[in-house]
Amino acid sequence: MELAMSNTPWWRGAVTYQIYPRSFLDSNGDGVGDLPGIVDRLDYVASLGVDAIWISPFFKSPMADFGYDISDYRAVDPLFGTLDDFDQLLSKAHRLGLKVMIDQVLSHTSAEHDWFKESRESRDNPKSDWYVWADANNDGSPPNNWLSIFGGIAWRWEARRGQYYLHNFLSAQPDLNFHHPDVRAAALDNVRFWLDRGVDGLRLDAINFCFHDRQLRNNPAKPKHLRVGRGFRPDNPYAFQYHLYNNTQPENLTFLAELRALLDQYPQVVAMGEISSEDSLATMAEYTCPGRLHMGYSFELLTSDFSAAYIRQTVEQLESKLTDGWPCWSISNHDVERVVTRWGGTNPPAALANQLTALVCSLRGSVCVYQGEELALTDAELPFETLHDPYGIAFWPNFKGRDGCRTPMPWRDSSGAGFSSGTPWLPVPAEHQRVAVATQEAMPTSALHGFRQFMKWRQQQPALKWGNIQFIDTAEPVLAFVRRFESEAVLAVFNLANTDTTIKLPELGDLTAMAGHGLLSGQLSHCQNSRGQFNRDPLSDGQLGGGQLGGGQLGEPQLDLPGHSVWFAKIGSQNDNA
Ligand SMILES: [Ca+2]
Repeated sequence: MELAMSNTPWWRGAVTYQIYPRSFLDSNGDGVGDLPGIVDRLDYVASLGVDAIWISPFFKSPMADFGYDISDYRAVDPLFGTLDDFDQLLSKAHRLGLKVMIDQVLSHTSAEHDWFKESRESRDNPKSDWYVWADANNDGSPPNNWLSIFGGIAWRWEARRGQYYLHNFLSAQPDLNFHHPDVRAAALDNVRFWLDRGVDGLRLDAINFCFHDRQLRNNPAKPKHLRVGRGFRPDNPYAFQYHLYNNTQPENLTFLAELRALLDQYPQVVAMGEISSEDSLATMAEYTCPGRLHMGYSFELLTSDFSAAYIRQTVEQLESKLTDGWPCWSISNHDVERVVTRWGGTNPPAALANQLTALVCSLRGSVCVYQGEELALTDAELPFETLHDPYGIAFWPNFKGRDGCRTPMPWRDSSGAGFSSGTPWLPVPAEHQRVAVATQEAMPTSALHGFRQFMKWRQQQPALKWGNIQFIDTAEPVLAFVRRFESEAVLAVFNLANTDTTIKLPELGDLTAMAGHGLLSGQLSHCQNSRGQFNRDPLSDGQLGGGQLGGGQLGEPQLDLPGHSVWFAKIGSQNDNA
């Protein structure tokens, strides 16, 4: 199979492990994770069986938005280390067979960037048009009704120019004016700097925010019943508008083509665009057409909704819109509540974390998992005084911000959790310390071992990596689909509830339960031989042939699924899987 897929780009069906550098490992005791810390734990990451890492921003930044506000695109922030540290990281990752993806935050800079410092000085300096400047209305109010994702108006007054500048995010993150050709060229030059260093991929932050409507038209109001949050909360006034004019402008497509032309000079490099727009799935399809980006990354499964119907509808909608594009799915990241809490409540069931990893890794597409997902980390409950995230501070107490998913990795059950010899920048919750990496390594039934075993097993399943996807009609809480690749078909069934359930499977042909994935597993029951038991691993659950059912006494096969279990089965007689 590996031979058959030798022409497949590395990123298709790959699993990428997202590292939030502030919180991974602190090597020098200042309480903040850093690049040498990542280098130190790359062996651990490689041991998880993932294909790549994506490192959230480590560039020079005043850290108003924890690195998503960049003041020098070509420098490593001293807090995180040096360019030399990055080169070491890259070379060690490559030795371990890991690809390295980095963030590129092109749409806005830090207010501390030299470009902005120059631009804000006057209306006639060489960089005066590099940002989105606009005059006030006659009454002094901002030029239009655009809002910031972080709350409040998206415009800030600059007395030196007597004008407002646009910030879709924090006021410390002024938006660049991508209509200006020099801005586009400068952004591409910065991207080239990292491509020349040898990175394998780019995760393009807020890529649909590069351009704004030149006429600065007002966004229309959105009716209350349609206000949903994707990348923001529904109680954020940002949800009160259709964002027709402040992002996702048609000119962006031309820029994506320019970016792709650059990327094509580095044939193995992948570009994954983070997309949050009015119709993110449609934008994802549009942005991944040939000659644009390779993959789209959306917020559609970073939601609180996780019903089987919702997941199916989301995947099917995207599948129907994609032409040549390839999705990248994620159920957790550094911006949302950790998934076992979001989908499992305050006391999530033990089987949930590995089941959800298996679910997201079985959809058609590539996957980003987030550090700590392999440990089944819950979202941390933090008191207001310990918060750092400006988003959480602004929306407290309705929204506690993103610090709960950004607490340091617990490596050992000891003071500082083995993360730092100093005081960690965010506290490590006691419940995380109890499930530290070292503790789970010593426990064969841990989520960590389950994660590793599943990843290793998945690497051997071409249908799960590259196959197409077709859903099967099942009632809640069961999600079921078939992945087909070449002559192989794999049925995947997930019970998303915490209670046992039984379903009847439609006629699919011969079903052979697949062993070795290590997950809590369902079991086929049939009238003659109902065991009424559940296996952790259905080794004993041999082939249930359609022929065996032919005597008329058995009826349809029936699948018993314990809470948060899965069932993988090969469909049809296979002669090539010995
Ligand atoms: Ca440090």
